[in-house]
Amino acid sequence: MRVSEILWKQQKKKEEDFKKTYGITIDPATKEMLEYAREKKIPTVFDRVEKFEAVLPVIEAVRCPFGSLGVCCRNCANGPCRVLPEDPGFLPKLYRIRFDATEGICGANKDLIVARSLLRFVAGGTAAHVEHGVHVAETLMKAGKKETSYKITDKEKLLYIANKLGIETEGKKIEEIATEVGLEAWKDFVGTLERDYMVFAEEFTPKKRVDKLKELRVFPRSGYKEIAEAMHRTTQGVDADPVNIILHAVRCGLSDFYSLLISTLLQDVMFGTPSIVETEINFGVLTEDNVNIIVHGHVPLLSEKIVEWSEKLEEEATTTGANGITVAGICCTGNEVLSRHGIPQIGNTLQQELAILSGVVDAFTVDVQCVMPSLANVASYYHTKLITTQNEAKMPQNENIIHIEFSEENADEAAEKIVKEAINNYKNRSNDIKLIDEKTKLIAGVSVEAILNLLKGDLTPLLDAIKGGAIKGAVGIVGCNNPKVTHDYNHVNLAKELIKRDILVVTTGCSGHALAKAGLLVPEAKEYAGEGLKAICEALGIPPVLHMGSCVDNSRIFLLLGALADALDVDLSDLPVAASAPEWATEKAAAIGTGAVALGLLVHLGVVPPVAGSELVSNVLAVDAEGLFGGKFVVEVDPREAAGIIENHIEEKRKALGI
Ligand code: SF4
Ligand code: MSK
Repeated sequence: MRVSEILWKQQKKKEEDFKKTYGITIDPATKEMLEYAREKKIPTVFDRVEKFEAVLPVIEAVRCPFGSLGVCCRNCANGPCRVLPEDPGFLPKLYRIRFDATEGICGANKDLIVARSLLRFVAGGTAAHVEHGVHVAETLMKAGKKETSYKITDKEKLLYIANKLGIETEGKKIEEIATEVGLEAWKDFVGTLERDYMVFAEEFTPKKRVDKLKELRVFPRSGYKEIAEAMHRTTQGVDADPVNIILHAVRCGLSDFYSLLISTLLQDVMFGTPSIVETEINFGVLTEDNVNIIVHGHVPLLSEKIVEWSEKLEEEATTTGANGITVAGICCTGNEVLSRHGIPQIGNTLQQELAILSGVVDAFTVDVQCVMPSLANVASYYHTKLITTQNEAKMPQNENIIHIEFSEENADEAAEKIVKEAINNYKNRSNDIKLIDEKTKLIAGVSVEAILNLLKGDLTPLLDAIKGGAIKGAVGIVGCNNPKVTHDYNHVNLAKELIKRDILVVTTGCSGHALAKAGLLVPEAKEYAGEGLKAICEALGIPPVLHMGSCVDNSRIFLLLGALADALDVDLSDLPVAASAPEWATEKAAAIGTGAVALGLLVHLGVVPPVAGSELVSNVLAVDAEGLFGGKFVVEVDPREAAGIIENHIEEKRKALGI
């Protein structure tokens, strides 16, 4: 069967079947809050997605089949053009009878249209991570010049980065070094004439991989360059070679991956490298007695300050009758403050609207990315102040939605104002309160340094466990939730299946929240693990699933793999490891996944990407990529079957290594 056919069949059958069988969510607290929202007739993402899933007698589904297959182009005003996919039999009958275009108005066929859409999708995700990194690099430079109140917290890490980059540190003040490192990072994002490639990419990637990627002419030059070139290549009448376009998607995805790396490193320098923390997750972390502030989004610059100011203003909160202040996290801003401060978590992206329905959220602060515009409507039913903070991510303002603009220079002022807004708003709560006493313990803050600490600075015990087979391999389960599939189901069932097979799981992003809620991020979860992994967990006192942070912290997983590859003197693609985004949704996830394939990993997707309209593109991603990079995409919407595929891949890699 052709790859494109397999993809389409998965999309049509299993995605829908699973949701029918397992329902909207496997998280009881989310289910309860959703039922409450429905009683109150406040629409959420779970209601909106159903409008796209309604089965109509003639056209079968409301979600556009052309878009689902990737064969729709809107890149110029001659169109929009939609063309017949690889197998027109995939289309609902109505379309097949009335439609027979095989080329867009400019002559672009299905392969070109699918490849171009894929590249634009990856470029969108890359732009998000590059802009995140630019903010962080500029802040570090300003910290070095003392133009902001941010400090250098992890000096050792700063020196480590400076040494890696070949920056002279002897006799220089730490602030001077910070400015130089910040500038090097900034140049990697924005580009400069004096460098051919991103220098962080060259210095932090095992040499074997750098050589391979340069040979294939996909080694990234700068974030801005790859994004701009992606937009240029895909505008009407430029690159007409689908394979050439996919290769640029790979280069763009790599620049995305290194943007993650730079952000993680520089954030660690300013806010500290995470070490093990313990906290709780789910709606139960919100209490009636405390002023509650939610932090949501991705860039931790402001949320770090909110955590700081909520401690400073705790006493002021008690003057309003509250017991104190709770800061709680959602999505990756949540993961950032979780990893460094043990801040409690509400949960992942699909819980954002429901959090407001508790009626006890006094301020809901957002920065950038994964922030649903629908929050404005939900907040309008409550006293909650929805506070936007970035000029590039505003909402139309009204009495509920206010904008407190954040900049590196006014960080303290903005954070103080936000915490005071929340304190003042505490008295405005109505009796319309819905608390759900559901929360789960979790352990997080697993940086590479934390792992080395645990192993007393020596990776040998971990390598021995892998060589001896107690740990067969490792899988990074990462990424979003997607309302097309049962909330959290894929994350949790894939993780359980893998640890049962003695495969260690590391996690980031919304996946980390899902696995935490399922009780997999505590040492007691060893009971779900196979005998080998269980023994390692017991010996080290660790859970079988390790929380490594936010989406940008996928770079921590990469650094760990780099260290293992160097220790074994093999390429990254030789390691018995894989990555999975079982409920992925965002363009960012596509960019990270593409970068990971180029770095040599098998990347599993549990939601079908919109490429099945072209056998050529589907085949390059799922088959040919392996010959070039050693990594490839595999799509399987059933997490149990996915676990089998991943286990086979790990066994093959072990065999090739002779272990
Ligand atoms: Fe149609 Fe070509 Fe314009 Fe795309 S670029 S909308 S296929 S004419
Ligand atoms: S927050 S990118 S939904 S993981 Fe990073 Fe979650 Fe995906 Fe946003």
